[in-house]
Amino acid sequence: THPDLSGTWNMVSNENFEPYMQRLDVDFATRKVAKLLKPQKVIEQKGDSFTIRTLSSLRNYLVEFTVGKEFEEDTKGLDNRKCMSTVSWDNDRLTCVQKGEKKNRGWTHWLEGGELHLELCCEDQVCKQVFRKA
Ligand code: ECB
Repeated sequence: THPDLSGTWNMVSNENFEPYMQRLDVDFATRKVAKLLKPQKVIEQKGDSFTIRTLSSLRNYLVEFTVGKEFEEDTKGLDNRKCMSTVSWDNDRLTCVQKGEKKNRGWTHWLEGGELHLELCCEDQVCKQVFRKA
C-alpha cells in the first residue's frame, strides 16, 4: 500500500527554484515574481488516480493522471511545453518522468515527518520544495 498524499499543503521552503526556471527558459521578469510565491498544493488521490493543483496568486496549474499511464502534459502557464509524462510509484515516492525537449525532466513527491516533499528537476538543476498540511 502506498502513502496517501491527499490534502491541502502550504509551501514552507523552495530551494533552487530560480535556476530550475532558468533551465525551462522562463523569462527574467516572470522568474523574479514567481520566486516570491508560496504556492499551495491541493492533491486528490483515489487509488491510482490523481488530481494535483498548484495554486498561487500569479497562476494555477492542474494536472490529472493515472499511475502507470502515459499522458500528454501541456505545461500551460509554466514553460508552455508539451511532454509525454508518466507517473509511477518508486517504493514510497511518486515519480513523474516528463519526456520532451528538456533532458532529465521530472519530479518526485514523498512524505517525510508529516510534510510533503517535492523535487523538480530539469537537466542539471534540482529544485527542492517542502509543504506543510494547511
Ligand atoms: C503554478 C504556481 C507557480 C507559478 C509560477 C509561474 C511561472 C513560472 C514558470 C515556470 C516554472 C516551472 C514550474 C513552476 C513550479 C511549480 C508548478 C508546478 C510544478 C509541477 O509540475 O508540480 C507537479 C508536482 O506537484 C504537479 O504538476
